[in-house]
Amino acid sequence: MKEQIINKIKDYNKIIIHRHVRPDPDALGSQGGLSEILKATFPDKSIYVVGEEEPSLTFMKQMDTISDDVFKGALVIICDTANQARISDERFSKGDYIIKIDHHPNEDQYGNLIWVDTDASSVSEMIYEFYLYGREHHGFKLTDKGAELLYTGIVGDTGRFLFPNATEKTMKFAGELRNYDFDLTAVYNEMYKVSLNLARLNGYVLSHFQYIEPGVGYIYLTQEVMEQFNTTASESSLLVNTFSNVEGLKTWVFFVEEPDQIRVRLRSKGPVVNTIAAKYNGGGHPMASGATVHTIKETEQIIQDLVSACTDSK
Ligand SMILES: [Mn+2]
Repeated sequence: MKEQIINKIKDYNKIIIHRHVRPDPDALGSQGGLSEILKATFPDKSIYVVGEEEPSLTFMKQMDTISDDVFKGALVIICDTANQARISDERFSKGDYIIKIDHHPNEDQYGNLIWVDTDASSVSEMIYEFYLYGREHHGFKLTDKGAELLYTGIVGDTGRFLFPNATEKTMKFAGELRNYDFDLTAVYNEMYKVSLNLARLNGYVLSHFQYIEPGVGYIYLTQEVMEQFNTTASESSLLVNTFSNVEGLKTWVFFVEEPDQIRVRLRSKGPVVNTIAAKYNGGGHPMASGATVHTIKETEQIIQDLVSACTDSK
């Protein structure tokens, strides 16, 4: 698979790298890390990264602005994006050949070539593995900035190596990436800084979330509350794990109201929740998924679904 991807990379002079909408550190880390590797290894090729900017993560990587005609005859590589609807910059389909690289379940098998590894902690980890193969067989190079981006992506998707997806391989790769020259303290400071407003909203979430047996937590953040704390919907969603360590909690859900929809963030310590997300126009990992609904009634149904999932898992 890695060899096939490298052959395609060698075939094309223009390569455009995408990732999912509302990017997290792994989306930007895998996208930016791959672009650093390809730029350093193939200096004569034109390598672009596209998608909307995420203000809280611009320290990682700035996006390129390219016109539609650049996609003509280009190789498109899409990182960390399970389904086509979540690809940031829908012009991806104008590319000549499409490669999907992902670690989510391969339900939407888009693209001409697919590399999915659901055992990988992150796509950043996969990109580093890809780089190691490329280094051994094709003289691939990795820059300090590239190593910083991949490390940041791994840290993001493993919750600082806390989640069980951090395997021996993850740790080994992270250890190797640490040998590159980048400022780890600065990365952590950027990744985990919170605004004063968000810190205050965190206090609100802790004192207002609801807990119901047998182990379901939920909170509904209205636009009014977010206005009161002067936080945006995407910022507020960062608080999804705020009450995850409460005793007895098995699954929890964050409802974040937006002008035209309600964002649903589902998390779990056991019961599978991506099947529930799939019922409500969403998807994701078994223990962490997202969905979108439009009515309070649907949010109540989701809570009931979580209660059932907790009951079934007992
Ligand atoms: Mn990821």
